[in-house]
Amino acid sequence: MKIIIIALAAITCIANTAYSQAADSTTVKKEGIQTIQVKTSAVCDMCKETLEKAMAFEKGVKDSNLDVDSKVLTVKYDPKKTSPEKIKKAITLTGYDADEMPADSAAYEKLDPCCRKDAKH
Ligand SMILES: [Cu+2]
Repeated sequence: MKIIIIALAAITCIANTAYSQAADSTTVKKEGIQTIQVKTSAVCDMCKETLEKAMAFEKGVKDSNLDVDSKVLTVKYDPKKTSPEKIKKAITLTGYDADEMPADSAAYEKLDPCCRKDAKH
């Protein structure tokens, strides 16, 4: 019986070590790129193009995708070069709301009328 317990303990120990090593390497790999989801006031495919283009020029942003139906913009970014706050600010400067941050009014006025959040669709 003792031998079985020792063997089990050894297996558990090896498994734990392997698991924590795997977890470590995952953390290291993920460290570079983070993902955030921002609720915007985008309404159509043109908004999608406008926002994704703006994100493409934003420093530290690797990729972005707007889901027009849910209005959620998913942004992949390098946390060493930018932050969720900067990304949201960039969204508001494009003329759209970003979560709790309201759209920049001057940028909003420049949007195509059909892209304004109060436009009739
Ligand atoms: Cu639009």
